Amino acid sequence: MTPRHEKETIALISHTQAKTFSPPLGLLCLSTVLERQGYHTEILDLAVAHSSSESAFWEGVRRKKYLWIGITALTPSIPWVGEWVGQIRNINPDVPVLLGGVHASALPEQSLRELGVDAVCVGGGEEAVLWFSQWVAQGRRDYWEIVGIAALDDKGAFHFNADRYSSHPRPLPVRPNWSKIRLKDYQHLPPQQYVRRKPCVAPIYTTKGCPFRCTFCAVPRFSGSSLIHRDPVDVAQEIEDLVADQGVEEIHIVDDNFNYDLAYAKRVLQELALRKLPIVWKTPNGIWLHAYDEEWLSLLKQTGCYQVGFGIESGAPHILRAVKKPVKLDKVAPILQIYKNNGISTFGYFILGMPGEDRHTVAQTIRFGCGLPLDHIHVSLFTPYPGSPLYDQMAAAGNAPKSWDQYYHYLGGEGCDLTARELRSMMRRFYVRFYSNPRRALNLLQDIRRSGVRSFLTIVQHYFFSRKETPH
Ligand code: B12
Ligand code: SF4
Repeated sequence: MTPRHEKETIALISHTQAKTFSPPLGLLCLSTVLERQGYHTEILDLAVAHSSSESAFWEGVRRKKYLWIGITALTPSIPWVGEWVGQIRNINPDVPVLLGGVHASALPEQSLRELGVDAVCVGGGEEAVLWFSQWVAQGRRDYWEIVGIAALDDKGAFHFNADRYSSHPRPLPVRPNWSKIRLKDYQHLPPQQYVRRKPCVAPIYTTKGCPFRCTFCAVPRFSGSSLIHRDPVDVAQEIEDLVADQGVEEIHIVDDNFNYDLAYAKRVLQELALRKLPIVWKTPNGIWLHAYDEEWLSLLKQTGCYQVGFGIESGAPHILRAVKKPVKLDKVAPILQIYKNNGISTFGYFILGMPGEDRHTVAQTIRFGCGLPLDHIHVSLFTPYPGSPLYDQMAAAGNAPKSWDQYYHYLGGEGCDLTARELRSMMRRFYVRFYSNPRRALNLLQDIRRSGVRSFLTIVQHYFFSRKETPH
């Protein structure tokens, strides 16, 4: 790759169709690699953008300022992508638009045909964006020649070299370019999973990938089924810099399975412990329940961890087996108790309405969840996200939801015996029963005080009063 020195501007846009928000880590990583090569990048995150930055972007499109425009989107944001690409084309039909992220990676051909983007990036974009920039600068349109990029030719034929892509090593993870955003702009928005203890939070990722194969999850296919790791020293240094530069006091480690490689996770924490930073941290996603030891537990305390999450998903053994979730139900309570004995608060994630569920299995999950030594729960309703094996299965049978905005909370998997209304009401019952325990209610009140009332009002509105549901 020839380094470029000429400054050229690339706009990177993020849209979040969610009730919780987090800075666009993926775009910040692309900004790191592009700026290293001499390009200039502008990030427009519509979750926090002021109208002036949005107008500046449209003005840039009009003035043909951008070499190309990159967009990141998860499935619920796909209808929005179509609208924006249409508007960009109306103003400047020539600027290439590249779409990346989990949805486009799972359905590259469909995304190209539906959304009118010029190309789609499959998987991590750290290498592909550098080649794409060169292709655009040279006026080449055969983007499919780049590893990890799919595109249509002039005749509308789809091209993606899947063999080259799967035999190519995954791009190495990099540190996000934090200088491109102000973390304080995100702090008034509800954070991921609502609970936080300090006013200034930053998400951090240390690994990508997961070796398990839960069939409702898009991660193994998208991020890989082996882990790729960042350098633990760089992760700790990134956190130290965020504390110094942006006043960060709390870290959310967003890895899919932070402690799967326990030795690596401990190295990250050892590096953090050496720095004695004034931070607290938690894992807003599930960590691997069965990987822990004394040293790990002690490092959690030393480094300021106050809460860990676990994806338990169901209390019905045959449902867990059917979706290939490798949780041993008899071990859950004793392991959660070990964390609690070490002063770490526990958060459990559950999914209702998975394929094959009925009233009995959902009741079993509610009973099981309420009986566990958990301080908090998060209950989702099953959604077959593109990238997951269950999406493929339901789409092949013509049973996947037809419109992408239904994917925010689709209710009920194939062969699930319950209606949307019933599932939503069982989810509310789960929350009410769980938090009617006085100790948990007290914990919840303390967390409301620490996290800010607004975050909690959002979750209450969303789970108890939202009428957005898909007829089933
Ligand atoms: C943090 C996180 C969030 C955060 C932030 C999301 C965001 N802005 O990225 C919050 C809490 C907001 C969130 C919300 C949701 N999330 Co989420 N989230 C994650 C998580 C755990 C990590 C994402 C991350 O930061 N990775 C680290 C960065 C560095 O990687 P990255 O974002 O993937 O970016 C890389 C590549 O994707 C690619 N890339 C990305 N964008 C672009 C753009 C261009 C132009 C190019 C070239 C490349 C490129 O290059 C980047 C660098 O390598 C993932 C799991 C995962 N492993 O992906 C789930 C995940 C992405 N989320 C998922 C889901 C389902 C949701 C929700 C729908 C859940 C819900 N019902 O509320 C919402 C929807 C949000 C929305 N956008 O509308 C699914 C996505 C499934 C799908 N088909 O879309 C995932 C994969 C989880 C899963 N187990 O399946 N999420
Ligand atoms: S749900 Fe968690 S454990 Fe299962 S494949 Fe996805 S990231 Fe891995």
